[in-house]
Amino acid sequence: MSNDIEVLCGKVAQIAVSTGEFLKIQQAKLHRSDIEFKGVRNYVTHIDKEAEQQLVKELGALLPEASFLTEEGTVEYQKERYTWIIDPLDGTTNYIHGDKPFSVSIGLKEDDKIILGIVYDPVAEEMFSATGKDTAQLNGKPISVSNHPSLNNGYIGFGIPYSLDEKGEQILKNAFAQFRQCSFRIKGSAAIEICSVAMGRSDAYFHSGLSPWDVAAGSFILKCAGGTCTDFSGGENYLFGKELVASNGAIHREILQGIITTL
Ligand code: 2AM
Ligand code: CA
Ligand code: CA
Ligand code: CA
Repeated sequence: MSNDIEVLCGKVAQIAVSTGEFLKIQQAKLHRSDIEFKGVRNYVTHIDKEAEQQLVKELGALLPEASFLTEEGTVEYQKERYTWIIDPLDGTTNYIHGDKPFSVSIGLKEDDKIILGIVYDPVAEEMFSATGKDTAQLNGKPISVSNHPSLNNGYIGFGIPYSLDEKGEQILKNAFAQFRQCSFRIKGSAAIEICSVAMGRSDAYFHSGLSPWDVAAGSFILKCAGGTCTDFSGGENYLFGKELVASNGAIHREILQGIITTL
């Protein structure tokens, strides 16, 4: 696989572009009646599902032995050596409001490790990709994290979970209380937010309640760009653990200390 991973990455990027084009065209035609609810503030449309089915078909043809772990569950997950971890439309809330950004997120896992990540923003036409250490790219050019050294004047993204449990609420309270010297942003696409840290546009991002398809590709791209990704305790359980702190590395400890201060 290692010799072919670059070639595979190029093909996956092409697939992401065609799914992104589909999303962009469909957004203009979207009606209120297309919107379904998974829960309060938690939307889905038939476009999420169609985009996912398109990805499953095309990625399945690239690597027939791979399984799929997808947000909309249009294909059943089976444990295999290779798994595509897919969010066909990351940023659905932006999408249904005619807003941006939104993205296509595709990670490839081999056993327990991600080996390829693609996040494509079709409106900005930004393709983030990585296949290993020091290979992170934006539109084919190398990227790396910011060198911002402290929370002072930090530019920090975050998200608000659809269902806010006590711990999630405490995290947000802690962040606002502790990080007064930062500028905060909510952009609404977790995958793009993590890649924004990877390319140095922002210094950090945190969110509780995220799922593997939100995090798989972006966290891999971030690490390949020199950044740090952990759960709220500083551990490795961010893919399935529903807790993510992504940063340029330099301010990671300060963020963790701020978030967990009164947990
Ligand atoms: P989605 O658009 O694919 O649902 C918004 O907060 C960002 O976080 C979006 O990228 C959204 O993905 C993602 N997200 C995933 N799980 C979430 C949750 N439980 N609550 C809020 N946002 C979630
Ligand atoms: Ca969703
Ligand atoms: Ca998502
Ligand atoms: Ca989604």
